[in-house]
Amino acid sequence: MSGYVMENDTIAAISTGLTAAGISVIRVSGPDAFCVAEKIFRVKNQGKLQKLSIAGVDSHTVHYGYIVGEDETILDEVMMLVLKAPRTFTREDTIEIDCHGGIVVTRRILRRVLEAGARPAEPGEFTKRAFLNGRIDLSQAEAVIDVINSKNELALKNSVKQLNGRVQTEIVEIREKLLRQVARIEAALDDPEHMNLDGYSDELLSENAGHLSKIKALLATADRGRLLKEGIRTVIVGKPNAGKSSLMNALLRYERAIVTDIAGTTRDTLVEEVNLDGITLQLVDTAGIRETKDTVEQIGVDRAKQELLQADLILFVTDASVKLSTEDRDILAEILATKENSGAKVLAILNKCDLEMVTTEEHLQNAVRNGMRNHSDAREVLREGDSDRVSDIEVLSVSVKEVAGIEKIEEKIKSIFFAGELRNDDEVIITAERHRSLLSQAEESLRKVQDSVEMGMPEDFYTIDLMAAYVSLGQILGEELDEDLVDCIFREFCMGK
Ligand SMILES: Nc1nc2c(ncn2[C@@H]2O[C@H](COP(=O)(O)OP(=O)(O)OP(=O)(O)O)[C@@H](O)[C@H]2O)c(=O)[nH]1
Ligand SMILES: [Mg+2]
Repeated sequence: MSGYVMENDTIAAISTGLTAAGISVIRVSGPDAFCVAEKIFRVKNQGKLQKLSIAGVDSHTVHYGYIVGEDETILDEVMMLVLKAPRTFTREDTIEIDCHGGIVVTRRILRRVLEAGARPAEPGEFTKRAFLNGRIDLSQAEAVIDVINSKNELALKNSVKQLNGRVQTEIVEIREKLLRQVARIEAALDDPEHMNLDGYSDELLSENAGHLSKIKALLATADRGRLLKEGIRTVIVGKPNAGKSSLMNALLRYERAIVTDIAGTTRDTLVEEVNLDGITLQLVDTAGIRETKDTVEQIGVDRAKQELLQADLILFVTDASVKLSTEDRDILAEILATKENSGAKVLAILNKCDLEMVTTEEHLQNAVRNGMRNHSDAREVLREGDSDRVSDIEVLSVSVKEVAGIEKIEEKIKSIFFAGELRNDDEVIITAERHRSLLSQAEESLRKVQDSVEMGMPEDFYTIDLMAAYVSLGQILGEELDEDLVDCIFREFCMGK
């Protein structure tokens, strides 16, 4: 791929995890990979150790033998894979050594590989080379990194899908069409006698509308993509003693957080991950929010409020056995403000329903409604739809103590974030933040084109924004301007000139 500096040294790394596994794999890639192999690998021939001449063996073959030290002592019995460029992941000469696991042995062999002329690979460097050498595009490279980092099965499935180049296919298609439009406009402007642009604006408008809706669809998946990859940040808040830590433990299915009947038990935020049918939740337990003179507790309260800002989901826990208090209302106000700013989802949990209920579901629902109204009043904004958004916050009655209603909460979370959409295997989901921002840029540029067309601006006006969209989309694939494609398409329109 043009425009990138090739790296020309030989890299090596242990590709498998450093645990006491049955087999560990050491991968070596680069121009000296075979030279390294010849220095350290021996086959047995009639009882004697001999060098293996890599030039004399076929690519994609496995060789049984030994790794030896500088003094020819045997370090381990191994299988070595010989993979010759360019039919390799990195498109460079590659060897893979399958050794007998064991952290000490594996490290020793890696050290030997390094002594023989390789250098340690940076994290992700094999993938980077695959990209630099044109084996995969950037969105695929990122997908590989996603595979490695996948936190759960769904994220993994999604990353693999991107590996198939699905995002790439869609984007390549749009780009080519954009370029054709540009070429056509430029050709017509150059040669008005032979090409005219009558009726062209309508055609452009409708084609662009198609691009815009495709880009929008990709963008719509971005949020969900992030949640799949990083997990749903679920922040549990409420006044002291409401049962937040108890809820955290119930969702985790073990006693992680300290629970006592003393208000103000939790002082610091506590984060734990839990897997909900393939969806990762990052559960955050926080200190009960109240006015306090205790310095340590105050820090905890501040942290709880900070946590709200990071939340994808807020679980607002209240205590059914006592009256709703000013504290509850203040916390609610804070939650509503956060919800408006960040778009976080909120569930109101009415806990301790096993006790005599002083606060009912209806009370809590009313408090939410009032909170909503006060919130709007305070900002002197009463917009249509505000009343709808009240019902956004659902109230769930539970008893954490009697483990009643926990599943209800879990089901609700699943339906809020992935209502029925998770199972759609054909869907392409954008996970990388970089993709998301480039897609938005392309969207923005195409909107400008639509505006210019509608305002009846001259045609050469469009080309700037069409090109801008083309470049943004290209950056997703790791390329900006594909000169060949540009030439080829321009030639098509400007033939004979
Ligand atoms: N009866 C009853 N008691 C509960 C229930 N859930 C929690 N509790 C009790 O309520 C008390 C407070 O629970 P915690 O989970 O520590 O409450 P918290 O909200 O984390 O409190 P702070 O950390 O102080 O803010 C404990 O004695 C719990 O056993 C419930 O559903 N029913
Ligand atoms: Mg607590």
